[in-house]
Amino acid sequence: MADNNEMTINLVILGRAQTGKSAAGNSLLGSSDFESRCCPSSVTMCCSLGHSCRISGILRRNGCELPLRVRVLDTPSYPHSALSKEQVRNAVRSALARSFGEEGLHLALLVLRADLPLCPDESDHTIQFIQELLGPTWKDFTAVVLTHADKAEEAGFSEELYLHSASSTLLSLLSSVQHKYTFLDNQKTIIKEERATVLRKLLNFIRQNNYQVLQLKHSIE
Ligand SMILES: Nc1nc2c(ncn2[C@@H]2O[C@H](COP(=O)(O)OP(=O)(O)OP(=O)(O)O)[C@@H](O)[C@H]2O)c(=O)[nH]1
Ligand SMILES: [Mg+2]
Repeated sequence: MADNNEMTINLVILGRAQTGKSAAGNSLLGSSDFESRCCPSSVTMCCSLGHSCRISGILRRNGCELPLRVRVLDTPSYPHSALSKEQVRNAVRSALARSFGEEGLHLALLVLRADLPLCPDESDHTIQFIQELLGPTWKDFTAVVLTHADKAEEAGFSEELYLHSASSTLLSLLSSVQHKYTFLDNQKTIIKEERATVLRKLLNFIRQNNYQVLQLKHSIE
């Protein structure tokens, strides 16, 4: 994962339709690799690995700056407006093995909208789906990304107030992933510093997990 010249992190983005998954992928890469738009049906139809980006100013080792390489796999939603659960699951499984099979996965990002309540049924389905994909240690390798943070902020929610008002379903999910979550305003991450802040958080989650990687060949059998 880390050589003398740089460190690489491998991320996959998962979640329900139109939550801002592809936009989050673009935010993390600082690119527009993934098609992202408002639509009354699911936009992303297949998995795609964005062009990996190299970002400086995030990591230091022995007093020297170490560039961070970020690799992001965008995926079709589950549930999907045109694909069955099996189709999405098989597509994501094979893309994970193809993209990160050798190095392993550092973190799955479960994208939820900060401006919508998380209800028990949808949470259960999503968790079950992630569990099927990542296996029994999914909690160690999953972080929640709350997109549309701009809308929550516009509605007057500070982070503290937001967590105070959030559904018990969301709070229980955050607790089960050891509070690995971050808010994300996908419109703001064109600002380099905003993007660096989010990447630093993700890197901390990976550090908390002792830089372990999920070996996908094993978990998908
Ligand atoms: N205001 C706001 N809009 C957002 C944010 N993130 C995404 N959007 C908008 O939400 C819509 C859907 O975004 P996508 O990135 O296509 O969402 P997706 O989850 O990849 O959608 P599917 O591929 O259809 O599942 C687009 O119009 C985005 O501009 C955000 O943080 N704030
Ligand atoms: Mg998409």
